[in-house]
Amino acid sequence: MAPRKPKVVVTRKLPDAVETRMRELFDTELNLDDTPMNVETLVAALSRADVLASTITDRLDAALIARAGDQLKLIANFGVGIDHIDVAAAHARGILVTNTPGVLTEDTADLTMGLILAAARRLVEGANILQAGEFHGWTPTWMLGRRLWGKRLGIVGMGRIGQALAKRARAFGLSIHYHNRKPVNARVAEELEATYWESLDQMLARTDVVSVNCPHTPATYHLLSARRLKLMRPHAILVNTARGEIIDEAALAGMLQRGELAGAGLDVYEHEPAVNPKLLKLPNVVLLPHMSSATIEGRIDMGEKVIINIRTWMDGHRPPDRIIPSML
Ligand code: 8YV
Repeated sequence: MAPRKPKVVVTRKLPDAVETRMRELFDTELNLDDTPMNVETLVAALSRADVLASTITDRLDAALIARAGDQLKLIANFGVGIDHIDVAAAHARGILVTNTPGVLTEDTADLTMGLILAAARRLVEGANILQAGEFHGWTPTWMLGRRLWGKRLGIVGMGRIGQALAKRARAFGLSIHYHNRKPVNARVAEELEATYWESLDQMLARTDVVSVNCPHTPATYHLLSARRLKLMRPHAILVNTARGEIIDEAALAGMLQRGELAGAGLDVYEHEPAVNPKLLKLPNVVLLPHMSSATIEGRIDMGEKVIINIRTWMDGHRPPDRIIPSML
């Protein structure tokens, strides 16, 4: 007898191709108008779904997971970051959690490189000036940015995205420095000619561009604290495409405002979707609305990963992208 199709509740609108395939394979409930779920609608979803296909906008904390029905067996997250899910609480209730690693690496690295270029060379500022009709002709000393070629890039978190960024950055003449829990394997380090810093403090004080590429966990919350941000060189640029919570955003905004740091490129915010109002007024920052993995291809690949994770679980196998609390 064919196994019963699991009830899958999808919390946000996904690409049509992904939704259609999910309807073919599972008893899938879609969110056609894409309204983000509030606590009550999430609790209701958790009490009828066998599988919740969640996203970053669903705050699945321990209190919420405690209210899930016993039928809920899998949270298949559409996205790689799982800091919005209490994985330990889910596991304690026998609920598996999966994510979508690998498929958004290259897109996120591209956009990180874009932010580095945009912040160092004042791309958004220049474009805005032109669009406002304020370009009155070339001058030798106007719109001067900072050269990237020959500078040092410090990568905080040398996982898949950090390494993909390093490859791009080398083509722009940046030398690679990184801070990570442990050094990357010797072959990768050699290929990237990368310098490992056990001490984040030391790396921050010696690099010209710093990029945050680590996950947000209790250990990385405010890793770039007010104290550490002050270690950065005044001409340096800070870029973040990971999670806002890793940087003390208020401290960063104050430093940028006072000219204690040259610039920043941010795609993520500590209290998303809110952005520190000070940042919005500064000319030396490039601000994007959490779009570093937003490509059509990437979103479809993420959906495929969600489907594979649900399908393997449904077939009685271990989903390939299972997160276990000890990994965090
Ligand atoms: C995704 C992200 O767009 O995958 C992640 O962790 O931060 C984003 O790039 C988002 O999470 C989709 O749920």
